[in-house]
Amino acid sequence: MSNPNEEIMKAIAAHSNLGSYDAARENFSWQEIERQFTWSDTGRINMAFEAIDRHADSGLKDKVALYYSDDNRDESYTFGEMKRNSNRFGNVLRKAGIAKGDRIFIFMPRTPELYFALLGSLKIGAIVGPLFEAFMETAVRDRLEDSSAVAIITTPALLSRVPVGELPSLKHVILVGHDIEPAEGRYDFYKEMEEASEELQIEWMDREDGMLLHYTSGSTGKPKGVYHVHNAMIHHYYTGKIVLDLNENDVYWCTADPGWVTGTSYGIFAPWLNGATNVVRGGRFSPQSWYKTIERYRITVWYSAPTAFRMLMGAGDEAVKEIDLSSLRHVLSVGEPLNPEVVRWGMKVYGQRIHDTWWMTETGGQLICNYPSMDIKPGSMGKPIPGVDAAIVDDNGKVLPPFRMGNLAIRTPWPAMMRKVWNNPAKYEEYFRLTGWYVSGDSAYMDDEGYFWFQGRVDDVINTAGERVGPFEVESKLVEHPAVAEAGVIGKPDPVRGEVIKAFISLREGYAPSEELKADISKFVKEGLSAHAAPREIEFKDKLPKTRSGKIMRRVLKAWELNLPSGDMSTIED
Ligand code: 6R9
Repeated sequence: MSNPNEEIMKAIAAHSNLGSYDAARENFSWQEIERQFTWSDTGRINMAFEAIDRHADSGLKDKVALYYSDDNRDESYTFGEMKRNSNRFGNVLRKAGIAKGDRIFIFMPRTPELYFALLGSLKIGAIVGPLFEAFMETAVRDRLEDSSAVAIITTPALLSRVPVGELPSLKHVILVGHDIEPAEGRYDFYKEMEEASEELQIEWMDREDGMLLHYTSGSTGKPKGVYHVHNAMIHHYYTGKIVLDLNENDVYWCTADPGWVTGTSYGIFAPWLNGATNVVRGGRFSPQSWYKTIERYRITVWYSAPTAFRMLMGAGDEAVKEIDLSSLRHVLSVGEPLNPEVVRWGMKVYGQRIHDTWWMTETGGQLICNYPSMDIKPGSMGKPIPGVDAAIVDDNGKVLPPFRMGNLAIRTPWPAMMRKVWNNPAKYEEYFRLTGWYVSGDSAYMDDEGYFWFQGRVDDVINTAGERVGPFEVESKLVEHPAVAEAGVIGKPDPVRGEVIKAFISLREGYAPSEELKADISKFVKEGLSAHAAPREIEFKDKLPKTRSGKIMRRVLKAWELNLPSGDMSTIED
């Protein structure tokens, strides 16, 4: 395949830490990477120490670790300041009696306080559950309940969505805001921080001790608490080097919220483990403010998502011309299939190839990627990173030859892989049902040069604007609406969001279809669960297709939607 911009590719390759992909694969050893961390001396570890304190205690003390801006705030923090602020927060938690292994949720917008809180929680050994600020009450309750969380850090504005009285384990609410009235179990973040010491005895962890709980959706049941451990740092540090290509001179911007795994693994850990300066932009997306962010901080490495690139593409090439994007030297994408068209557009207007990367909440870190040093093929997710083996296997675990579509599977283990699904060993086991493999739930094929090509989900999980939505969670909310008898939810293809949520609904006696009712039902999900889970389209049906055992057949709904044959109907009810 011809390369439209040899010069740029060469320039990028020159920066790469990887050198040649094949040579790196051959000489690879995880042990070599492990040796760079504290446990080589002590046998103990802490992610927050390696990401922040290690630099604060060395030559990078006065280097900016975090640039933060939104429409009202404009701040920066050095590694030294990040250390002191996270220490303070660790002390706030200790004073409240919170200790190693306790589950703490962080439910607030992306501001510096979120980062102090997350790092401080890790420093005392707590297990952090980051939550999107867009979550509504049901989503918040399910997650706190499932993990028996003892504390939540939130804002006064979001507090109404935390059903404190209904969560017996939840003992502490730390409020980030002004004019907080402290009460039993209720704390004023700023006041507590001010009173807390800057010195903290860090909790030294075993590498297999818990660090994060990221809730994510499957096709059935409530969201699963994917459990990650401190050992993941090996993976984040290494992929930060070879995939993000980060070094201490970089100003890096990951646009993901920490409520999503990309916002922790690659919005917090990978950049800071590598001593890079991290940029966080708060507030809502707008093409103008995003481009301004790149220009203002002279961002060098930028990690975003296909939906965002498609929206930027939609904003037009003119918007780019007014902005100086010359600092950019490496651009990456994750979360959904990256259209070749978007890659070509990126070449044209940014002079940059957007590098696709594939991984999941469960994998904890990047596994199949396009490297700076690799000749990338637009539309392909790239190749497995050195140290990881991926393959396409059939339903019995047999490896399939090139160009055959099948289950995308990874040979176990790798350092950042999840260690359990909270409270649900059976769900965890399902991922490893083919001995020796982690089964991703994605289908793909590999070409004859070892590049992987994404084909779709094997299950019914919906990917809307890069966010995983479990149809079951939405259906459960829908049937709580007084007008809804039954609901089936599918992902409908959409040019910008990848997929949008479409609900097929049968109504209860006494309700008639109307546009108002559709709007009301959609609002009900938006306000009860979250905006991104709300159906953008609703279609009323007298009856939904069901199996004889009563399961709604989403496959048939999807076929209706796409005007495709409905496939095997042998299990349908009538
Ligand atoms: C990190 C993250 C995981 C699911 C995954 C797949 C889809 C992610 C992709 C991609 C095509 C890519 N996905 N990266 N599909 N190309 N480069 O996204 O985690 O939110 O758990 O989603 O997203 O379907 O299985 P998560």
